[in-house]
Amino acid sequence: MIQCTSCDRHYRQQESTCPFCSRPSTLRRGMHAVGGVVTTLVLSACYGAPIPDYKLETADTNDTSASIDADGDSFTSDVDCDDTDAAINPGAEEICDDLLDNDCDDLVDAEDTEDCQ
Ligand SMILES: [Ca+2]
Ligand SMILES: [Ca+2]
Ligand SMILES: [Ca+2]
Ligand SMILES: [Ca+2]
Repeated sequence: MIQCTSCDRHYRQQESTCPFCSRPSTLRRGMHAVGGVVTTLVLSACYGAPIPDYKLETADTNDTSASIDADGDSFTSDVDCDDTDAAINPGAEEICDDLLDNDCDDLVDAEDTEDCQ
């Protein structure tokens, strides 16, 4: 038996409201309040955490899309020093009189003493 906080009469614990004054039982209301807090925590756990994870996944996708081979010379843009010219890539031969770094070693023409004497 529980005591109604409104009319001070006793009634069975199974009743959700006082049968004498229809006031919701304190026990049920207390449990409902706790349930509300738990629901809020679960919701924040479910909908709070995955948002940063989703942003991380998006960032990873952007990193992957940056490594594309735009000029089709089989060298992706992260290693291809000119991804708009298929003749220029780390596997190309240095051409000694075109003012370009053809083999992507940061040495242009005569500076590239390995290939241009
Ligand atoms: Ca390329
Ligand atoms: Ca290239
Ligand atoms: Ca060159
Ligand atoms: Ca070079």
